[in-house]
Amino acid sequence: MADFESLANAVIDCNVPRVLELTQKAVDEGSKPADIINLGLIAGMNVVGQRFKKGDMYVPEVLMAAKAMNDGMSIVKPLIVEGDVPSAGKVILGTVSGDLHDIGKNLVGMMMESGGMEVVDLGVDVPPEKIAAAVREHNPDVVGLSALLTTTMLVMKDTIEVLEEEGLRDKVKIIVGGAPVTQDFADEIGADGWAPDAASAKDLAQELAGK
Ligand code: B1M
Repeated sequence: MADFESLANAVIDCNVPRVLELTQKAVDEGSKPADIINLGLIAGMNVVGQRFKKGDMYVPEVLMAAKAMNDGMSIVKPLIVEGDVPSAGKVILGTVSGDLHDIGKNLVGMMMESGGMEVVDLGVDVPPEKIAAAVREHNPDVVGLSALLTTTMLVMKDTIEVLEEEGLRDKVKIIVGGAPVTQDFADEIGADGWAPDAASAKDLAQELAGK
C-alpha cells in the first residue's frame, strides 16, 4: 500500500518535491485517485488547517502547504473519473463590493477546496447583483462573503437583501467572515453563520452544505 502518511506529512512540511515524488509513486503503484487525495493530500491539509486554527501555523506556511497540495493534485486530477471523488458541496465565494482585500478570502477558498468542496471564486469588489446571478447560474449550497473594512461589511446585508428580493435566499446558506465581522453582526444581518478563520469557514461550509 502507498505511504499516504508520508504524503500527508510532506504537505504539512510544505515539501513540494517530496509531495510530487510520493504522489507519482502512489499513482505508479496503482493507488486509487480518491485515496491519494483523501488519505494523503487532503489529510495533510486538514492537519495544516487545525494547526492554523490553534495558531501553531501562520499564513505564509498555510499558503505554501496549499501550494504543495495543489501541485500533488495536478498529478492526480487528470486520472479522476467523474464520481470518483464526491463533492463536499459547492460554494460561491467573494469579497463584497467596494472591498479589494483578498488574502483571507483566498485562504478560505483554498481550505474549502482542500476539504473537497467546489469553489466558484468571484474575486473582489463583487456587487450583490453579481452574487445573485452566480447563485442562479451555479446553484451552490453555500455563499461565502468576505469583508475587511467596517464600511464594506454593510454590503453583506445588502447582498442578503438582494438574494431575498430575487427569491434566492432560501436556496443557499450564507456565511460571512473577515477581520471586522462578528457572530453578532452575522446574526443581525440574517446570515446563517460566521467563521473567525479559514479552517473554521471550511468546517462551517461543509456542515451547512450537509454532504
Ligand atoms: Co487594508 N485595511 N486597506 N489593504 N489592510 C486593513 C483591513 C486595516 C485594518 C488596516 C488598518 O488600518 N489597521 C484597515 C481597515 C480599517 C477598518 O475598516 N476598520 C484597512 C484600510 C483602511 C485600507 C484602505 C482603505 C487603505 C487606504 O487606501 N487608505 C484600502 C482599502 C482598499 C479597498 O479595499 N477598497 C486598503 C488597501 C489594502 C491593500 C490593497 C494595500 C492590501 C490588500 C491586498 C490584498 O488583499 N490583496 C491591504 C492589507 C494587506 C491590509 C492588512 C494589513 C492585512 C489584511 C490581510 O490580508 N490579513 C489589514 C490590517 C490587518 O488586518 N492587520 C488591512 C491577513 C488575512 C489572512 O487575514 O483577511 O482577516 P484576514 O482573513 C482571515 C479572517 O478574517 C477570516 O479568515 C482569514 C484567514 O484566517 N476570513 C473569513 C476572511 N474572510 C472570510 C470569509 C469567511 C470566513 C472567514 O466566510 C466566507
